[in-house]
Amino acid sequence: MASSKPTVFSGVQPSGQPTLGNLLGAFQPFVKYQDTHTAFFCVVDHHAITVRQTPEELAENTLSVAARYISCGLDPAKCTLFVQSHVSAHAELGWVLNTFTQMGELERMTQFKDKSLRHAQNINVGLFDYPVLMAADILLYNATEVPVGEDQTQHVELARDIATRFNNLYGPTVTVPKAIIPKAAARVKDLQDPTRKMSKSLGGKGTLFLTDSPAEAAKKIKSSVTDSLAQITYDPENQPGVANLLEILAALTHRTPQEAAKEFKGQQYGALKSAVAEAVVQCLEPLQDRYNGLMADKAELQNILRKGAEKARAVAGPTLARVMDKVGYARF
Ligand code: AQP
Repeated sequence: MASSKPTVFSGVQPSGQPTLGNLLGAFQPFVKYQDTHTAFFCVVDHHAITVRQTPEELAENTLSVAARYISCGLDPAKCTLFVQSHVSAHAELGWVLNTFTQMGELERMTQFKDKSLRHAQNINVGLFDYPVLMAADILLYNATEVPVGEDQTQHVELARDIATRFNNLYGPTVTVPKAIIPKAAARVKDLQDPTRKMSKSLGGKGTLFLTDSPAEAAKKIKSSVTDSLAQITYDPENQPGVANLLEILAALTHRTPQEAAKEFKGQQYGALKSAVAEAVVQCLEPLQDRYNGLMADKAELQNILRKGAEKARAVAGPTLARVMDKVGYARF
């Protein structure tokens, strides 16, 4: 019997060690969906190779991202956790959807523009086409909701446009998804340059990795860039560094950044940094313990991912077939 629950899909790239941004913008908000939704969470390795990866690291990081999902609270018995390349329908639907996407639409994508600047030696077609593959990822599972950090909302919008275009041409075939972004920390900023997003591939003192020791994590927070205004208010425009710290604190303590700011009224930046460092360390320690335990048994992780791929194929296959039938592929 078909489930009456809404469906969520989201993915994380195994393109390096995940950051505090990935935790607050993705892993942590994903957890609540496993009880209320039919939930698919994916390690998107096809996406990761749009930037050159070291082969041994890609394989290791794929298991590592899976272990992150579980250590943050996802239960493979309650959701479907799998690796993108284990389900060939992603690449196949991606190809079909290419023919429903205009060059101009992809040229407007800010992630493509940013990454083209950062990887000027390797502006490959996959990097350009990334959002179409992401649309395929989402549409294969009939996802109604796509929880993502703010940086990915433009891609989900494109997935909506592609789905709508397909349905308008062929009649209702695919589900039109919408992006859901967290209330706080939807775009965690680099701790040294709070005007740009914290990214796993940027690294440096401004990136807090989930593998950082508690001492390293606290040090990065305490040496984060603020400003000389000497007031703690939530004002992302004029105080991006302070706003970033308040966002992080708010996400970790389940408040709004404005509420968090009130607690520090009249206090100095050191007090705010100490509170953020403490909240981050408290959150990281148990996560790291669980993560290390999971990575110590890779055979079990592989088992979980194998079973997840089987469950994923059972949903993705019929969607792909439906799309191919509508387009007129001779399938017999
Ligand atoms: N700084 C961030 N704040 C909030 N959310 C974030 N996400 C990423 N960075 C932040 C969210 O994490 C999910 C997985 O992201 P991804 O790994 O698929 O790719 P990304 O968005 O390109 O993340 P990175 O860390 O910047 O990776 P690299 O450096 O490899 O490009 C997404 O939901 C994303 O929004």
